[in-house]
Amino acid sequence: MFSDLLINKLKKATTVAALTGAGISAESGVPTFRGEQGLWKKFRPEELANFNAFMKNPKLVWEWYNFRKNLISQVQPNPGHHALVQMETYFQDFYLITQNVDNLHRLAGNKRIYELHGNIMRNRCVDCNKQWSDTLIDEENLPHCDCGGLIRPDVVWFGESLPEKEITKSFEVARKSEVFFSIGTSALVQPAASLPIEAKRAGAYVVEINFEPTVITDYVDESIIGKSGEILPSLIRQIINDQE
Ligand code: BJW
Ligand code: ZN
Repeated sequence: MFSDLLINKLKKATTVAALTGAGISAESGVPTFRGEQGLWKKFRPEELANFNAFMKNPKLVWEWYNFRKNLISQVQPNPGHHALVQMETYFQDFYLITQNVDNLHRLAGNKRIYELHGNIMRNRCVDCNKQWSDTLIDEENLPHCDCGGLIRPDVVWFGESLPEKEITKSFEVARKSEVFFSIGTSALVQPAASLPIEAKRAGAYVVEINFEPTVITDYVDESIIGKSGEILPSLIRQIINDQE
């Protein structure tokens, strides 16, 4: 399933990074955004994942987020998440960059994580940015901050900037990685989708793991088609076993 080149590179590598997307959580039961099983088959993204839509209809947007928070609170990390924890232990320098807001990488045990699109378990004020704890938001009685501003999920919507430290570090990591994985992402949403491109430009061996080909498949060095929850454990097993 894996090329000898990849296995040999991984055995020698000290700096390895992975960018993950919704596909890594699919086997935990969290729907992806696009595609056949995508969340947005049922909900139109333009209506929900942007600031103007929130200000126009906060109740609707909060209903969507409460639905997802409730779903996420009932699921567990899957073998794909766990394999990425093993990678963090195995490689001298391992960086996990995620577009996911579902907290499952943290729950699995990864420590060095860059969350590019925020975290669904956090909230903040639309006006003063004060962080608010994860109390359940009642859509019928929307909470406000001390300053009067509405409380919103602390995630990144279309047209909004990504957290500066996370995105800057992620590009630095992409440029210094020897091997860079793009896992379970359609690679359509910028600027995250540029990370594998930047990594390859800087000399990394770029590997895509996805259920189906994506817009970057022809560009990467190695494309592995299948479920991340099966491929990643098998890859880490092979590296560790060969070492013994
Ligand atoms: C499996 C599997 C299994 C399934 N195993 N695989 C440059 C060019 C063009 C446009 C832009 C640009 N720069 C900025 C933009 C605008 C916009 C953008 O990129 N638009 C494109 C869609 C065209 N970007 C932004 O607005 C970003 N902000 C920004 O750039 O600020 C500066 C700026 C602003 C305005 C103009 C210019 C500059 C912000 C993007 C924020 C994205 N936010 C969301 C919502 C987060 C909150 C929430 O979760 O509710 O983030 S959108 C949504 O998409 C979410 C995801 O993180 C993100 C990526 O989706 P992902 O993870 O790839 O999921 P899917 O569903 O697309 O794919 C799943 C994949 O898994 C599939 O490929 C499956 O095959 C696979 N899979 N099961 C392995 N078991
Ligand atoms: Zn406030």
